[in-house]
Amino acid sequence: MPKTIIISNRLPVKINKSNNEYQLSPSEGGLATGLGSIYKEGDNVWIGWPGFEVEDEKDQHTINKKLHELSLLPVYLTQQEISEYYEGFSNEVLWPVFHYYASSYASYSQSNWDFYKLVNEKFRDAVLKVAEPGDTIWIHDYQLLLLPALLRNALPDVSIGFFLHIPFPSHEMFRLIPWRSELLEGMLGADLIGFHTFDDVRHFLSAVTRVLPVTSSANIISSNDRSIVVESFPMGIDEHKYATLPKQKDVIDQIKQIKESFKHTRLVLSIDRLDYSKGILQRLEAFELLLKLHPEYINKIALYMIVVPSRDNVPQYQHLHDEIDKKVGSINAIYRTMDWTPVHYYYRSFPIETLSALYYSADVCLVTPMRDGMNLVSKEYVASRINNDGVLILSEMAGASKELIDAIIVNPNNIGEICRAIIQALNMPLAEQQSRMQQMRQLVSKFNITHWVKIFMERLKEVKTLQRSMQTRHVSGSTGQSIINRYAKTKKRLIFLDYDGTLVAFKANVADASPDTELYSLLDQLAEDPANQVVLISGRKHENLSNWFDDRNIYLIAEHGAWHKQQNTRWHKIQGLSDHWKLDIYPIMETYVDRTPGSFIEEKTYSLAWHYRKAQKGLGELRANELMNNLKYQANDKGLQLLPGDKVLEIKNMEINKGKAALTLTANGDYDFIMAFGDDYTDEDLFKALPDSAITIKVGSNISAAKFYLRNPAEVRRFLFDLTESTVLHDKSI
Ligand code: GDG
Repeated sequence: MPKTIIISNRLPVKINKSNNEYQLSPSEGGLATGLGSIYKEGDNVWIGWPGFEVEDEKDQHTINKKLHELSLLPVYLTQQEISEYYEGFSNEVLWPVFHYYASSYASYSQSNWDFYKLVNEKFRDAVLKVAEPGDTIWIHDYQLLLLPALLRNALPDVSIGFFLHIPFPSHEMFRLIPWRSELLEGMLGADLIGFHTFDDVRHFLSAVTRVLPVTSSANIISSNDRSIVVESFPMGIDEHKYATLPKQKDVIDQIKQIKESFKHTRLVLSIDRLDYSKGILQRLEAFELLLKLHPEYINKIALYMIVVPSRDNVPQYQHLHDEIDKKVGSINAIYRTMDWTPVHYYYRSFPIETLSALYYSADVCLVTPMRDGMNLVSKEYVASRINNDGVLILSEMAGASKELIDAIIVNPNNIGEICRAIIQALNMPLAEQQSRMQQMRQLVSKFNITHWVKIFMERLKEVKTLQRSMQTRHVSGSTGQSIINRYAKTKKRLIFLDYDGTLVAFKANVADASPDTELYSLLDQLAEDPANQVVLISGRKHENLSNWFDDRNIYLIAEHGAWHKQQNTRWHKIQGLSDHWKLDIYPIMETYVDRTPGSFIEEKTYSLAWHYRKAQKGLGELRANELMNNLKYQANDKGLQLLPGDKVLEIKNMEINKGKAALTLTANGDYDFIMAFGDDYTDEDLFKALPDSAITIKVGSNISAAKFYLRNPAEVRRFLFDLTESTVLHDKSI
C-alpha cells in the first residue's frame, strides 16, 4: 500500500525530560494540525529531528518507541551537525539571504556547507529506510533544499513535493550564495515546488533559468527530461480553532482579566519570534514617534508586545534582544505615568489560550515584518475577530499582504507611515472595521490549512499523472518498437523533418547550426532507401537550405512553405503573394534592434524575423512581447501572421504555413507511412494538417497536437538511425 511521508527539519512534537522520564507532547503548530489528517493514517509517517541532542542509545531507543506511537520517526543529529547544518548554514546563510539580509548577516563557511550536505544525506538515509516506489513524499523548508534530488536519485519514480516556508529572494540576492547551483539542483529533484506567493515563484523561475541549463515554459521547468511544476500555495491556518477558542471558558476568563487591566486603554498587539526580519525595533520606533507627535494618546494606548525567544545563542540575536530591551526601557522611562505603561513587553512564549484572549481583546494588531514568507500571526488575529471588529496593520513585505488586502498595508521601513496607520486604525469607524474584517475572515476561513494541504496534494497527483502521460507518449520502449515495426513493413514513406531544434540543437549564432557529418550520413541513409521520400521542412531561407542540402536526395521546403524544390530542379516560389507589407513593418522592427543590443532582423522572401537569442536575458522576452503587441493590429489588417518561436519573433504572409506546404505533397502520392518531426509553433500546423494515420512527433515537452514526444535532437537522430537499421534487419530476415 503506497504511503505518504512528511519530512521537515523539526518533528511536530515537544519532548521534555523530568525525573529521567521522557514526556512527549504533540506541537500545536498549524502545519502539524494541517498535516495531522495525513501522517497519522495507516503506514504514513513524519520524519524529522526531535529538537535536541540525544547521545545515549538507550535514550534514543526509548524516544523512538514513544515517537513511533505518534507516527513520528526521528533523525538524530550530533551537536556539531546541529551547529553547522542548522545554526550555521541554514540560519547564517539561507535565512539571511532569503530574507534580503545577505550583506549584514550572511557568512559563507565551507565547513557549514559540508555539514548541510551531510545532514541532508542523513535525512535521505532515514527516508530510504521506509520509502518505497509509489510513495508520496512531501519535504518542507529551507533546511532540506538538497533532499528532493538526493531522494530522486535513489527512487526515480517516487512523487516528491517540496514547499518553502520562507520567501524565495530575487535572483540578484540568490546568486550571491557560493553553492547556488547545487541548491537549485537539489530543489529540482521535486515534481512540484510550492511557495507562499507568486513573487516567490517568479524569483525562483528566474534564478533557476539563469543559473542552470534548464528551460521553462510558463511555470513548468524541464530538467533532465522531467517536467517540474512551480506554483504558489498560500498557507492557511487552523481557522476553526482560532474562531472557537474565544468561546472557551478559560479563554473567556482571560479576556475578562485583560479587559479589566486595560479598561481605559486601547490595545495594540504585536507577536513575533525574535528575529531581525520581523521589524521589531522599527515597530517600537513607530510607536515612540506616535507618542512624541501625538501626546493626546498618552494614557490612552498601550503596545502589548510578545517576543518569543529564538536562536538566542547566536550573537546577532542576542544583540537584537539587547536592543529591543533598551528601546522598550527607554520608551517606558520617558512616557510612563503613575498608572500607565506604554509598552508591555514579554520575552517568552505563552499558551495558545492566552494568545487567543489577546487576539480577541486587541483593538489593533500590528504586523510589520521587513520580510516574511507568509506570517501566520496576521491570519490568526483575523480568525479570532469573531465580532468582525478590530483593525489589522500589515507589512507589504509579508506574504499574507497579498491575500489580506483589506488590512491597512504599510511599508515597514516607513516609520511615519506605520505611525499614521496606527492613528487611522484607532479612529476607524466600526462599520469600516466590520466590512474590512468580514472580507478577511471569509478568506482566512476558506483558505485554511486543510484546504492548503488538500490542494497541494491534489496538484502533486496531477503533476505525476501529467509526467506519466508524457512518458507513455514518449517514443521509446514498446511505443518506439511499434512505430519501427510499421516503418519496416511499409513501402512508400513520406518523412517530414524540421531542422532547427529538431535535427540540431539551438546555437547562439544562427549560422553556427550547420549540419555535421553524423547528420549528413543519417539523412543519406534515410534517403537512400527507395521507399522513402525525405522532406526537410524549415523556416530557414531557401539559399541557406540550398547551401547545405542541394546535392542530396532530399525534397526541400524553405521559409515555412514559401519555397520548395526537388533534387536537381530549381526552387519554386509560391505564387500570388505580395511582400509590400515589409515596407511598413521593417522600420518598426528596426526600432527594436536599435533599442535591444544583441538583436537583429533576418529578412526572407515573405517574412521578417526578429532574433533576440544574444540579447540580455529577460530584456529580449520583454521587447518581443512589446513588439508583438505593437504589430498585432497591423498584422490582422495586412493578412500577416505573428509567430513567436525560440528567441525569435517572426511575421509572415498568412497564406504560407508548413501544413499547407505538406498537403501538396501528401495529396500527390499514395503514401502508406507518413511521419513528421518538429519542435516549435510553426510545426503545429504541419501536425494538424497531416492525415490521422500519420505519426507526428513533437521534440521537447511543450503541449502539442503531435501524438508522440522525443526529448531533444539527439533522441531524434537515434530514433531515425533505429528506423534505417530496422529495414536492413527486416530485409535480411526475409
Ligand atoms: C515561518 C515563516 C511563515 C508565536 N508566539 C507564540 C506562538 N506563536 C505562534 C504564532 C504563529 C507562529 O508562532 C509564528 O508563525 P509565523 O508565520 O508568524 O512565523 P515563523 O515562525 O517565522 O514561520 C513564516 C511560516 O513559516 C509558515 O509557513 O508564515 O513567514 O517565517 O502560529 O501563533 N504560539 C504559542 N505561544 C506563543 O507565545 N503557543
